[in-house]
Amino acid sequence: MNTTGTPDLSAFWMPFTANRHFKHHPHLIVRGEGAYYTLQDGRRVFDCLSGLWCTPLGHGRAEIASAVSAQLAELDFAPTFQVGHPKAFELAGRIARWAPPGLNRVFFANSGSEAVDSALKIALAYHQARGEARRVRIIGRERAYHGVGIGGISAGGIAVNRRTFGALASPFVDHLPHTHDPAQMRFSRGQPAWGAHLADVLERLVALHDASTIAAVIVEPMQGSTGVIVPPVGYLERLREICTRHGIVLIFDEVITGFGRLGANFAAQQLNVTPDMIVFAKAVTNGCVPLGGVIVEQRLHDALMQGPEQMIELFHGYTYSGHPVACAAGLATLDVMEREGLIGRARDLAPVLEQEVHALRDEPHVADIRNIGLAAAIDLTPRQGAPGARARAAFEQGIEAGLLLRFTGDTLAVAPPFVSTEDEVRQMIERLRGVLRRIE
Ligand code: PXG
Repeated sequence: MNTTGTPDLSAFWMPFTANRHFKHHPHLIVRGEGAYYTLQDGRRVFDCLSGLWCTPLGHGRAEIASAVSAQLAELDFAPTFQVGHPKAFELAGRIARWAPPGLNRVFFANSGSEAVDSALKIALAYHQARGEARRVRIIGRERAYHGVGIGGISAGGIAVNRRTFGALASPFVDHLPHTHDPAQMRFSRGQPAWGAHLADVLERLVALHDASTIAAVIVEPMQGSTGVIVPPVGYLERLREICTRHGIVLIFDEVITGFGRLGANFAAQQLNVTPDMIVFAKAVTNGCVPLGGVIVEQRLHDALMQGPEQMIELFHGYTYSGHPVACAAGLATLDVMEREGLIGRARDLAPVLEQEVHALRDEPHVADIRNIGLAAAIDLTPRQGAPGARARAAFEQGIEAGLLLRFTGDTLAVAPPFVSTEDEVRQMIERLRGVLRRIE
């Protein structure tokens, strides 16, 4: 620590961060309370992205803190390889009841990345168990983010995340086009009317590779980290139909959309399209303890349960799959969500956010605005020769205005906590309006 209370910043190599820039211009968060963070210099900022989409219940929830603390005192760790502990079974059952009918088997991991890799492995194992071992190809999508595991970067569609690690990525992948075409859908509210036909590219990929080589299609129902790219009306339905016709497993990566962000438990229910697996993480514990997982349709699970009873069915798992403390945090989170009706609240706040955010349309630098559920993104026109600089300026000005914004490239994303009031959502947008007027 130096005299201002700032620790030595050199040892922590920060993830997805311009480390040298940060360490010259650090922002340290020291407290969280409700929808607000407190920075080290004492300023309070509104948490515009719910952490990194993790904390819909707001910060400092006493119910989660006491569940975690009680769990630590009662059973801090127990293996889940060949033995078990009650809370993992309880949470799995609870999550299954939140999921669409038929998706009722839950495999636990510790993050979204691990959960994505788990889902892809389950897809391959499922086909192998049915004697279709040639089905190894994974179809992802441009602009997709599925975390940073080997499966996630293989299926993901962000070029910079793939470039350096191409040698590790699976060669058995292909990608659908993303669905964002500003010329067709600029300033659309909710699902764009244009673009369902882009799902038909899957038919072409099936023709190219042959269905007998394709294990799974993985998509985020709403692409979150690349800027709230909303699925066109009818698009996911068409993917579902093509996958079903060709025996391809459809995986929804709901790491961001799961647990209420779009106004229903999962995007699958909100958008009325049922995949074969749902990947989740983040909000399941309100971000308090790392936890991720995959909800698997019983049919897929059962296909793997055909061998001798004493044989391990899936050679996959993590030391911390179903960690007791994570499960306690998960159960407490779901309790609070149910008791306080917070998903209904997200649904009620969504039209307020939509109305307010689209009113920024004529402000300086605004190139596009999109929204779905309690999430929205604003594309700024990049500064000539300096991509990303304008959004970074907005981020810095945001802090001055009492907002912790999230930017990627020249896109700003907002996804406030479900516990926000209508006034707080309005105020967030009003402050953002001021920010847009102040930046160059
Ligand atoms: N899938 C999806 C859809 C994600 O959004 C992951 C997998 C990976 O999760 P883990 O827990 O391994 O990080 C994610 C992560 C942002 C942002 O600013 C989004 C994520 C992570 C960090 C920032 O939108 N999503």
